[in-house]
Amino acid sequence: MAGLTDLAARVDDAARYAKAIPQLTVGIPDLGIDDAYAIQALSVRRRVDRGERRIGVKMGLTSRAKMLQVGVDEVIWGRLTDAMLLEEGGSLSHGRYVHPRVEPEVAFLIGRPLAGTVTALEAMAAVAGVAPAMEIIDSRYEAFRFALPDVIADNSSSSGLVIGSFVLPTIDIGNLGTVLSVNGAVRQIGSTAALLGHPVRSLVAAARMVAQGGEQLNPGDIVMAGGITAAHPLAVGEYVRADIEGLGRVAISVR
Ligand code: 0L1
Ligand code: MG
Repeated sequence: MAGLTDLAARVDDAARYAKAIPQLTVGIPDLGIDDAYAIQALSVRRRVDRGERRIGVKMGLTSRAKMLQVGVDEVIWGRLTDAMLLEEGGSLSHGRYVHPRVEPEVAFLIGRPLAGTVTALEAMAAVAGVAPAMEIIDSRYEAFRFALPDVIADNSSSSGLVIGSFVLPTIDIGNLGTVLSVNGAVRQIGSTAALLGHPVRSLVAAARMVAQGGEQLNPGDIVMAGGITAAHPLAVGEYVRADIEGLGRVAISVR
């Protein structure tokens, strides 16, 4: 089997140059979850070595629908860097991605260090703000097809994020109606309850999983809680907007 460093270079180059690659598990059918996270960490280290800054984490496969789609019953996580940030109300260049999709999310802003096994109450106490957000996911694998170790190694498909205005976490975010519209037409509707029953459960999982990876959530970090609806494949010319009840809206255009 190719070394983990070589595999990390493979997924990092695919993301950097927007060139799809075959799934790693095609050549390495027994690629394990721990090795997949090691590949992810090494690929993000390459980004940091190029000058990118870690700004938080994303949680993935946080809805029952997505877990069923991939055939797993555990969430996954990935690392976010400042190069993934997109201006709210701005635009993204489709050509920078392989086959980008967008999904509405809730973003947490961390106010106090958080790691390990925590209760929902402890997790919320560490939150300084919540915001409406959208994640741009982009699998670097051909045809957006992968097994679980593939997607973990590929930084859990993270590639972009658009964050709206943070508000104090004083409202109950457990069941907020969410609409994803494209060029003014509603494409997806859902509720924040799709995130493991309550988005805070995603944050609890984030605290546990980053600690397993030897890291912690730091003040100023962003945690993307996961897709509230199915992801929408992006096309040039689209104006995509997510509205989350009580939190506000966030939008981006595709050029
Ligand atoms: O953010 C997500 O839930 C996506 C995780 C990876 C699976 C995918 O790319 O659809
Ligand atoms: Mg997501």
